[in-house]
Amino acid sequence: MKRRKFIKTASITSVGLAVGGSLMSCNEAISKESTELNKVVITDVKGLPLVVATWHVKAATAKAMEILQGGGNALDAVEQGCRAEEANEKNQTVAKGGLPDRDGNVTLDASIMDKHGNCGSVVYLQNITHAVSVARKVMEDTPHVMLAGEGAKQFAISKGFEPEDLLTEASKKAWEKWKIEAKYKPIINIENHDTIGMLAMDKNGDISGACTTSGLAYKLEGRVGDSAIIGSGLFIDNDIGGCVATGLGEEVVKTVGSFLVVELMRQGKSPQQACEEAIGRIVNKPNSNFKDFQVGYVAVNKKGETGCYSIHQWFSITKFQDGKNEQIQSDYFNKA
Ligand code: SD4
Repeated sequence: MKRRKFIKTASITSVGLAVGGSLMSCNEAISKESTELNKVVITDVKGLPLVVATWHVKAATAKAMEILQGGGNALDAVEQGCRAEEANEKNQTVAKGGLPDRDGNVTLDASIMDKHGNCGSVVYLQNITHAVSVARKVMEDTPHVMLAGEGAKQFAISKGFEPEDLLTEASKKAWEKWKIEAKYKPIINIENHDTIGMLAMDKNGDISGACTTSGLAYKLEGRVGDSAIIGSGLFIDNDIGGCVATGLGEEVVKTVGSFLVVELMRQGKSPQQACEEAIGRIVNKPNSNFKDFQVGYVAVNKKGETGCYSIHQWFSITKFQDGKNEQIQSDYFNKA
């Protein structure tokens, strides 16, 4: 899509409605009107709407883009996009089909955040596939931000979610094989990839994000990672941009990674520079054992620019922008 002017102003919706017509002509009208009112910051925005996600999840980004192209908002897009991957039982790091903890329980973490900075999350959720939608219900239907474990499950059931067994035959077999040696070692890019973190920017330029995962394979029972911790696995500031993380959650939490990336963008860094600096915070720690684990970030800013970076090779993102739904290999730190 061509470059066009995007207007950041509180009056965008109301003026847009008053003017009517297509979004493009709305924005142009708002531009003139709002500039006269001297209330606006005009930024060059490219390629709206856009969706970007961790790993190779083209079906998920396509679902999100379908919503955005139909005039849907970024929040619905990230929820529906993540649901598409949650429904994919072959993905062994998300929802049903996810690899279990060392005791054979599939436990899920998920979060969602909207353009107003509202957020909701669930941790250690069992027996409910669409964890991201439960997170959204926490955000919208409760005064809380996070629900855990049995409470999260009972809340989901009260909202009409059907409980089911999330351990598939394939994941059970993999767990049984793992139990022969039962060594816990996060393996870079192999058993722990495909957690989905997704960011979307809708035609109005508003940003939302979501993240959903079964967490690290063969973790200790009760372990919670970064994906449902707002600021770590996900952060959105609709004035600045958004970020999602993947990889070893413990390392993301220690640097509050996604919040850090957004704050670096606030200070003027591009999404690419911000992701690189946030990875730098992890690998440059004294005694960092970064050779043993992967972390990757993907970020978007208010101009519709995206960036991604990881510690090791083979992190990839899926980006749907300007009519192209493509997998992109991320640049990475450890080139030694
Ligand atoms: C976690 N960050 O639970 C998640 C796992 C992940 O790609 O993202 N894997 O630590």
